[in-house]
Amino acid sequence: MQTTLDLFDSLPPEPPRAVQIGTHAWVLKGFALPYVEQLLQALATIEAQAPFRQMITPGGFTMSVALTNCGALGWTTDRRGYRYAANDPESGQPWPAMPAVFLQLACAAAAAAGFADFVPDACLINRYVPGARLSLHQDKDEHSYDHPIVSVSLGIPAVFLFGGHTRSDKAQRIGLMHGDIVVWGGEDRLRYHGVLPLKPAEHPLLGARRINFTFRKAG
Ligand code: MD3
Ligand code: FE
Repeated sequence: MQTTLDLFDSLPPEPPRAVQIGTHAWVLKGFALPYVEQLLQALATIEAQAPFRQMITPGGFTMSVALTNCGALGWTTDRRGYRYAANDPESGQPWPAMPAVFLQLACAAAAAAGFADFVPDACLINRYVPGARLSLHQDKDEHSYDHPIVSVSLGIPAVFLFGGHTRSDKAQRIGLMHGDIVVWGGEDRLRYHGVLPLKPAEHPLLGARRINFTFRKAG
């Protein structure tokens, strides 16, 4: 007998679509799907040079999210603060170069959301396991806020919190799935945002993991 669930499993994948969540903020559903194999292949090379690690916040807490970086600048945190740096603090070596496919995808997604000529110099790569979260914050460590930010989600789903310009503003909850991209810029660039604790789940390619690539022009 074919159940409703079996039928659902056999539906074709949804075509990509753009969902506007702010004046200059868009979710591009499924936009990264054609790039997944290349992204994961490049990630394996990056990880071999600069492994994921859980960093310490200035307040002394260990982040539940593990991170690494590629590109000219990498985001780091320790007891002394948050900053971008050219070298991996673990190895002292420059962060791995940004793979061409990363640049291509980030630039294409930014263009699809109305931001021409986006050339990121930093890609922060976050890895979540079930229970990991990112509390509400603003991205303020970049040199200029004039450039958009592009965020690519792979693996198990997450609920993204998209807040306002003050911490207490009510946040929208936005489900992000494997292959979804979010692009923010303009007046939405400094909105508070975060990620709710991930629910236990398994993804066929990534297991019980979520990977997020965040592309920025930081320098
Ligand atoms: C909303 N990471 O690393 S970027 C981060 O899913 C971070 O790991 C998210 O927030 C994650 O700082 C995805 C989401 C993001 C970035 C910039 C924004 C959301 C934003 C700027 C304005 C509003
Ligand atoms: Fe952020």
